[in-house]
Amino acid sequence: MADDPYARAASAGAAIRERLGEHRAVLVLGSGWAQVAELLGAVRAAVPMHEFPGFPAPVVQGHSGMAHSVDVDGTPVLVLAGRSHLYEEHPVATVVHGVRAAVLAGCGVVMLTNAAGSLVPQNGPGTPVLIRDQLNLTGANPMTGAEPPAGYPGRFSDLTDLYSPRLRAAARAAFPDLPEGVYAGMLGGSYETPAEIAMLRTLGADLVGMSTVLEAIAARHLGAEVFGVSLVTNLAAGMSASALDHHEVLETGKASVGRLAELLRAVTAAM
Ligand code: 8IG
Repeated sequence: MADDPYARAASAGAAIRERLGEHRAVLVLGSGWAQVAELLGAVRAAVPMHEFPGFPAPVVQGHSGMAHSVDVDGTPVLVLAGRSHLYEEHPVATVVHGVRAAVLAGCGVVMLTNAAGSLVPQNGPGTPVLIRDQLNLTGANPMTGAEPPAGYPGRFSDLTDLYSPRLRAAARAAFPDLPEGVYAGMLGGSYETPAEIAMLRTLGADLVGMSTVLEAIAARHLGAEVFGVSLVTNLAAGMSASALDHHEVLETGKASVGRLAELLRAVTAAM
């Protein structure tokens, strides 16, 4: 039982409810999105995530590792500022642990944000792009391993309309010019080569990153409605003269937070 990821997520969910209360939705903030938390509304309480069962200590710079309870225009939203990645050699169950804990704590909507590279020249740095669908190219899947225990949906979840058409429509009603795209989730550890970006373009990718896809699958499996948005911080490899670096990611985030907060408030109002 101790190594059952669902039991661990359920106990983390209970601890989240105890310390932060009940929430309608969970918002996972990616690189460059950290400052959005305070702009969404009043922060009612905050707890370091690693104080909840099953959450590891944060590693990547720019991820604060805090769980906030935020009142977003009257809707209670659990904000997880930071996430675990496969490239840190976290097991897939750890990568999706926060999302599972939040859904088991009662969050019916999962909003996933990330920083990403863009394969579409028109969607340059600073552009938010709605995730319409995904390519899980990580080689991992949260539905592998032991069968989900009794009381949980079985594996082989239907991922048609993984990213809620209803919530995407709400976002575009508030921001009519918001582009949509397919997000390719990579294992990461490095950025891509130009040849790999050419491959991804052929596969139908508009965005590329190292997160989100596994959390989306785990959230959908547990019946949550999923929303995703990428903040483009760079054109993908081979598409611009400058080299890619993580500092650029954090700076682009700082310049864009106001608009991103407005977008998330509009989606929350439509939930
Ligand atoms: I920000 O160009 C960001 N994250 N794999 N490729 C991948 N991840 C990214 C990129 C990118 N930019």
